[in-house]
Parts: sequence; C-alpha cells; structure tokens
Amino acid sequence: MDEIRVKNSGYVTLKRYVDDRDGALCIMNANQEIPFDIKRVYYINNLENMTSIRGKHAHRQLQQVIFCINGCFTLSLDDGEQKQDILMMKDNVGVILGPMLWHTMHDFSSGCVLLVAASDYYDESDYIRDYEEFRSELKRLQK
Ligand code: T46
Repeated sequence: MDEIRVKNSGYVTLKRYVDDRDGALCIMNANQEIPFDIKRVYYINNLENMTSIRGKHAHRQLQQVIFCINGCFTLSLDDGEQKQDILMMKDNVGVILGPMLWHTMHDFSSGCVLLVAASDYYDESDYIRDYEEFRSELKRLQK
C-alpha cells in the first residue's frame, strides 16, 4: 500500500476473519477502527461502466471512511497542495476522507461496491461541489 501523503486522510484497517470457502467477515467499530461516532452508513453499487465518475467534491466538516467491499476502483484525493491516486482493492482497508479533501471515485471494476461510514447525517450545505470554491475556502482557512 502506498503511503498516504495528502492531509486529513489515512488508512483504516479492519479485522478480517476468513472462513475458507465460507467467506470473510470484516468488522468496523465506532471510535475504534473508525475514528469517530458513526451516524450514517451508505453504499454505492450498480456502477455500470468504467466511465462512471462519482464524488468531485469536498466536505467542510464531515468525516468519513470509504471502503471498497467488492471489486476495485481508484480514489483520487486532493488537499489543495498534494494530489494522490489510491487503488481501492482490499475489502478491509478503508481510507479516511477528512474535511477539506477533494475526492473523486472512478475506474470501477464490474461488481464494484463502495461502503462509507460517516460522522454525521446528510447535509448538502456541508458539500463544496465547485473546485474553485474549494481552493478559495482553503486559502481563507490558511489565513
Ligand atoms: C461522499 C462520497 C464518497 C442523500 O440524499 N443522502 C445521503 O446520505 C447521500 C450520501 C446522498 N444523498 C443524495 C444527494 C444526491 O442527490 O444522493 C444523491 C447522490 O449523491 P452524490 O452525488 O453526492 O454522490 P457521490 O457518490 O458523488 O458522493 C457520495 C456522498 O454523497 C459524499 O458525501 O463523500 O459519496
């Protein structure tokens, strides 16, 4: 696994119990492997083709951990200074999406399923969906 260089991120590794041909079981606990209280969990599936692109936003306050629980995809991260692509392919290794981290998900394999644990309920006002606005808000925060 490549080291994560962008700010407000990092890996989260879940315990994974493998029962041979009976499958694998992974566990996430709030305030343990997941570094916050989990208020919401959502998943994304039915990604029909390799040209789908999701994300393309940052959050002002929200903390999340994103997992790829089946298949693989590429997670692109940008903290305003550094950019990094992470190949998401291990069902028990998630990536923290902290505040002010522009993220994009793309290059999904067939059967890819994403699962996200979030620190708060859905709030559209927490999203920055315009890249120039993201850069301006970062500059304001750095002053
Ligand atoms: C994120 C990445 C990783 C809701 O109404 N409630 C929810 O909890 C969520 C997650 C979404 N929505 C609505 C908002 C949009 O009308 O579902 C629609 C699709 O959401 P969005 O275009 O934001 O989906 P993604 O895949 O681009 O982003 C999602 C999360 O929204 C976002 O917080 O960080 O996954």
